[in-house]
Amino acid sequence: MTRWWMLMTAAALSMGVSSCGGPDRVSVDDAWIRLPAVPGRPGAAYFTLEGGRSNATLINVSADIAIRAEMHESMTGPGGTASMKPLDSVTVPARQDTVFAPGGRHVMLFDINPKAKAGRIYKLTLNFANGGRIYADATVVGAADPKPDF
Ligand SMILES: [Cu+2]
Repeated sequence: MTRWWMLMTAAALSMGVSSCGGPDRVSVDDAWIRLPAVPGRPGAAYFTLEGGRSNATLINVSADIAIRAEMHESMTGPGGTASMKPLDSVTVPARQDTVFAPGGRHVMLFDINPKAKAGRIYKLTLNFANGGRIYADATVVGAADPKPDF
């Protein structure tokens, strides 16, 4: 039953992803959010941007599940220590995928709605330097859950 419901969620998500134009514009696929293991800690949002006809610059992401969202990049230092730094902007090259995924670029979500639960869908808003804006429906998973099946 749960499995069936998740599949339906994934199907609804892939239909619900919206872009603000035709295939010449950037579009967003496979958006999802992982809740923190400890309530009150930050969560993260991930997605794939499909480049449009020309390069684009993502300058800001907001999420209605969280009060504050920041673009970050995770990296592993020489000693194997993990760290991350904020990104002011992310270039989305034309006709290429730009991926936000665990271990790499992500959107850090601060002050997450305490009522948020796995299986729900929340909106992400992506703002671009040219004034373009894209909305994406992101599926929420629990802290220990894998990426949803898209
Ligand atoms: Cu981060």
